[in-house]
Parts: sequence; C-alpha cells; structure tokens
Amino acid sequence: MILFKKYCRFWIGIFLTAAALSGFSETAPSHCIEIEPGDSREQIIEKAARVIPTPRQVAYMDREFIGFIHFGPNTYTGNEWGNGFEDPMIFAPSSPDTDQWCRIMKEAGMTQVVLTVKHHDGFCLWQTRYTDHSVASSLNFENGDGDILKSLSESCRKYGLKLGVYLSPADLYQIESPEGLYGNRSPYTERIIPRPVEGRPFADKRTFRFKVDDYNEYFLNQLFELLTEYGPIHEVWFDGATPKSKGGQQYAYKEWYELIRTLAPEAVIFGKGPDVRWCGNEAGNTRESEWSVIPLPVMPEECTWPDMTDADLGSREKLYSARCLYFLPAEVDTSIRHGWFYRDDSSQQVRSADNVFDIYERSVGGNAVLILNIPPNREGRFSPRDEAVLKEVGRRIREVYGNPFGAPGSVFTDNHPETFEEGDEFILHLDSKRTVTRFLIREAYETVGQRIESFRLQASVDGKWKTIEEGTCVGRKKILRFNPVTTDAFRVQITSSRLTPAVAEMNAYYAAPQPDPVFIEYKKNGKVKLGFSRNRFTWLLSGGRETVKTGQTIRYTLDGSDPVPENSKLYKFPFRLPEGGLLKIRPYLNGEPGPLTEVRLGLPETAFESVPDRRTIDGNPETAVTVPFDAAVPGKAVFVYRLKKQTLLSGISYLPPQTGRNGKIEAGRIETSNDGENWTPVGEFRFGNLINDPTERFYDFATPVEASFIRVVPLRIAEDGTEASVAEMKIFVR
Ligand code: OTN
Repeated sequence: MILFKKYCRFWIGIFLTAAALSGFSETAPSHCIEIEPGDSREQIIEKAARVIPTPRQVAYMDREFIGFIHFGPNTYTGNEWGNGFEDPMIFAPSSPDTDQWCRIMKEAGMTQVVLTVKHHDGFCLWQTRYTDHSVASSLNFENGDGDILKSLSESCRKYGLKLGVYLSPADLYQIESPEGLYGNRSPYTERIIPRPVEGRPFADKRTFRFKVDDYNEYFLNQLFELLTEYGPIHEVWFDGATPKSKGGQQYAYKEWYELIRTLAPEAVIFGKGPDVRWCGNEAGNTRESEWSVIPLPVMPEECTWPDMTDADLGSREKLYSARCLYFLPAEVDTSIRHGWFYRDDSSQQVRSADNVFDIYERSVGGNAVLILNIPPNREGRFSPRDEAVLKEVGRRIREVYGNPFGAPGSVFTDNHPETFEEGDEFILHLDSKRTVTRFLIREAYETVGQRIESFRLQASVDGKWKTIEEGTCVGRKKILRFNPVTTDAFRVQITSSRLTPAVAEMNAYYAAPQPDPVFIEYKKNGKVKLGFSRNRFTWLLSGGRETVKTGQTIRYTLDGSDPVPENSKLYKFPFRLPEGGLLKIRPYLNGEPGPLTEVRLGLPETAFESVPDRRTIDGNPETAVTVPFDAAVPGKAVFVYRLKKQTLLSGISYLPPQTGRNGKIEAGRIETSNDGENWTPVGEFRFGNLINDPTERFYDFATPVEASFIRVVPLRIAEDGTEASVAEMKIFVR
C-alpha cells in the first residue's frame, strides 16, 4: 500500500503552477468541465475528478438540514393540490405564530426555512402588488393586512434562520381566471421589471428589461418583490410539477435566473434551476451512491434541468457520453406528515423521531441536503405532535454528533474543511477506547473534488484491523451506521477512486439504538395497556419501519419515581388503575433505556354515574363539547360530573378545544357536593395563553375533598369568548 505524503492546499497550488509553467496542461478545477470530442475515458474521469462546487453551493450544502413550510388555502380545504378557484377568505389563520415555527425548527437543528409563498393554486401569502388573489383579500386574517412572508422573515432574523421562497411556476388561478395571464398567448415583447404600481413604490430602484410574455412578466415582477423586500433570500425553489397546462405556456428560465443572480446572489436555485437538484422522490428515500458530479447532455446554459430519478446518476459509465460534467448536489425533500399540507390532528400520520432521524442520517449523511416539511395547522401553528418529533430529532442530533470521539490535533478533527490529507489510506485515532456505532467521512470536495468511488472501514480490534463496513461514494459527508464496536482507532482504505482522493474530515460517534415509541391505552374500565408503536408511515412508498424491534421491554412506576430496573415493574400484561394515577413509563432496547413518558390518568369512565357529555372523557382531543357562555351570568354554563361512589378527589385537568379561538376556559371555579344540591367551592383556577398554547392544564386542590359530585363553573373565556368548550376533563384521585 503506497502511502502518499500529506499535502495541504499550498503544495497543491505549487504543483499546479509548476505544471502550468512546464506547459503540462491539466484541467483546472471548475463547477462545469466540458468534454471534448476526442477525450478518452481516462481523460473524462480525470475531468470528473476536478469538478468542484461554486461558493454558493458550498454555503448551501453547509446548511445541511432545512425546514419547508406548506401553508395556504389547502390548509383549509384539506386538499394537497388546489384548483385555482379557492376563495381567499378561506385562508384565516386564527393565531399564526412564525416565531413558534422558527423556535421549533431551530431546536430541531435546522438552519433555514423555505415557505410556499405561492403554491400551484396561485394564492399569494405576501402583499403582492400584482394580483388580488392573495392575503390582501383574506379579510379574516388581520383584515387583509396580513403578510405571512413578512412575519416569517422577521422571525428568521430573530432566530438566526436563513429564508427561502417556493414560487410555483404552475399557477392555476392565472390559468382558470378569465383574465388569467398563464397561457394567454400574449406576445413576447420588451417589458420593464418591476412594473411600477401606483402607491406601492419600491425602495430598490434597480430595473430590468426582458423580452417576455404576460405570465413571465407577472412571475418576474413577483420575484422582484420577493427578492428585494423580504431578504436576504438564500434559496428559490422552482417546483417542476405541472397540474395543468394552457396555451403552450413556456417559462423564461434564463430571465428568471438573471434576476435572481442579480437581486439575491447568495440564493441557490432549486429544482428547475442550475444549483440544486431534486433527489428524485418525496418519500425520504436516498441513494446508496449520491454523486454531486453529474453528466449533462448539453451545456448548462441550454439545460432545462429535467428531473433526475435514476438510482445511478454519476457512475463512470454515466459520464462517458456527457457533453459536460457539472456540480449539482441533491436536496432530499419530504414531509413530516402524510402529505405536504395539514389536514387534522387525529388521522393524519406524523413521522416518528426515529423515522426523521433515520432520514437525516441517510440524506445529510448521504452527500445531500435534507429539507423537511412541517405543515402549520389551521391556527397557523405547528401542532404538538410535530413539535415533539422535531425537538426529539434535534436532541438526538446534538447528543450524537455533538460528541465526537476523534482525537484532537488531526486534520480530520480540526473542523477546517480546507485542510485535508491526500492518499488511499487514512487513520483516525480516537481520544480513548470507545464504543462506536457511527463513522463520518468527508472529502475536500470544495477544492479538490468528489473522487472516492468505494472504500472499506476498519476498526482496530485486539491489535488487528477488522473490516466493519464497506462504503461507496462520499462527497461532502458520508455517515456509516453499524453495530457497536469498541476500538481506539479506525482505518479507511480507498478501494476505488477518480485520481487521488483528499479527505478533510473523519470522526466517530455513538448513537444509542432507540426503542420504538410507546403507546398507552386507557380503557373505560381503568385497564391500562402498554406497547410499542409500529411506524406505519407509508406515504408515497416511504421507507417507514413496519416491524417492531426485538429485545424491547417496558418498565413503569405509579409512585411518581422515574422507572429504573431497581424501582419499577416490568410490563407484562394490561393492569387496572380503577382510580387513575401518575404513570411513568420507560422503554428499554437490549437493556438500553429510552425516553421517559409520563401521564396523569384521571378517573376511568366506569367511575362515573353521569357526565355532561362523553366526549369530555373519551381520551380524544379532537372531540369537544361546547355550551353557551355569558360572563354576566356565571353558572349558566356548568359541567357536572357525578361519581358512582364518594371519592377523595385531589384535582382536575382541562384540555381546551384544539382548534379555533372561542371556548377556551381561562378561569373557573371548582365545586363539590355529596347530594348534587348543596355545593361547596373548592377553589378557582386560571389558565393563561390558551389561544397560543391549547395544551392540557392542571389544577390541584389545596387539600383533597371527599365528594360524589364535582362541577366546573367557567368564569372567563379567553378573548371574552361566548362559548365554554371542553375537549377533555380529567378528575384526579390523590
Ligand atoms: O405529481 N407530481 O407532480 C409529483 C408526484 C410525486 C413526486 C413529485 C411530483 S412533482 C415533482 O416534485 C418535485 C419536488 O418534490 C420536483 O419539483 C419535481 O421537479 C417535480 O416533478
């Protein structure tokens, strides 16, 4: 095994200069390298080894994990694709909270967010000058003055996220409207962009002259607004979907790109664009070998950037017939839910943290960028299930990849991608003997190029090199995942490459195998059943896990202590909790503890003689009962629960309705009785911020009370509402 000497960029520069001076012409590294008619296969491969990203693409790939927000009329119709006939009045978020979006995305480890400012239906989420089919006509949303993009742009600045815009080339409103511009067969004539609009002057006085038709003028005008009034913009997302065609409408891509390059020079153009390629599916599936060096059949200026969906896009065989070799990294786009838009919080599935973390490691750890869609609900907020998954994913990313084991003092662990080693064998020493399940390797792809075609990973075990895993291409980042191995050193042997590869980073980590999520069933009779959820996320043929892992157990406690083997019960069969109680649960996988879950269970249904409405104790947050409320006549609205026997009661919990603004009981009085006639006040509760945080609220009595009746008397409804509504009411014993 011939070991090459260690080089840094300085010596590479010396070598190239000497070579140039000596008349030896070597292709200089570039993001696009033309193939000449007489090029041999070897020369083509050498050229491929010298394709490198633009600085804009490097900055984009360093953003690694970004958020996607699909929000618009489809949020309110339940459709995935609109039809262009939607009434702007249906877009009515009751409490849009872009700060909440950004806070959660930041906690998930995201660095940017792309918003569908106009999806295929043509409705615009910003105060555009160029159509009324926008939030300006949504009078139930801030009286028509709302601007989702403006709010998101401000939240991005507050939380340090970069911003991107998804502007759909397809536009059904502009197709279906009688005066619609799409496919109206207007002539291509010179137009000035932006078209001035009375009373809406631009602060940015730059103008452009383009020979385009009506729809492209409209599109360019809107791009000008988006790129000059909400920036800086770091990604422009051009979807290739075409729900409907009309009049042979063509897109003036060249003019679009010119405008973007001028107004938003840091922005990458995704999809139907020259900077970032769609990965080829929306299910979160990833390639084993993801090449960023892509063969194009034409020069980039003639390319229409077609969808590339094949499993193999960049192997040697694919390169030989290319017109040019081009750096075009992949973006993996998928949704946290079944579907791109919000539908409901009962039947619409949400991916598990396991599932999202798996996609993260396969995409970001597969030489791509992950854009994960989170659809806000009809209030304009992320729903609790999505929030919980995102926070857990962020926790795991930090826990695993924030704790590297590589020994300091190596070019591989110096966090400087510009320093690297060249060769065909690389050693990583760890800071000590460690148990490892993850290995990361990164090429110096920014300056040298993506060159590794295959490699093997070995660990030093009992003084010998033991092969742990085989890998194929690497690029910006490859994460290998394997069963635990205990070692203090790794060796990477390159088994195939294009010219001599350069490795900039290697490191090792431990990701604890995670048990499956736990479910809790609390039956009417107080029987408790625990188990492991199967991840049945099968949207668009995703790789959702269908089977429950083996070697999993559940331990639980009822005394408020956190379950550990010494103080907890091993769950074997359903058990009864006739008076509810505090249940703490911890799953284990092969003895490794998983996340803690705790839940306070109220009295079961069979404990009640009568209830105001079964929906208030059915365990389904989506069902609620609502009664009229008049603050002037407290007691007119009351929720009475009668127990089958006298019971020592300790408190209640209240879950407000999960949608809408009305009905959320902000203040109320608890009263008890033993005959249903004579009532004794027990105490009064106050719950704040219910509109923005409609989660379960608890009120514990100062002292437990013996009673066989309990009632809740609402005293105030949030925002002085006119209804009192209960999604769930739990009555606690002790
Ligand atoms: O019906 N479709 O248009 C469709 C179904 C499944 C997967 C993708 C599409 S469209 C596809 O969307 C991609 C982004 O997810 C890119 O924009 C592609 O250009 C577009 O063709």
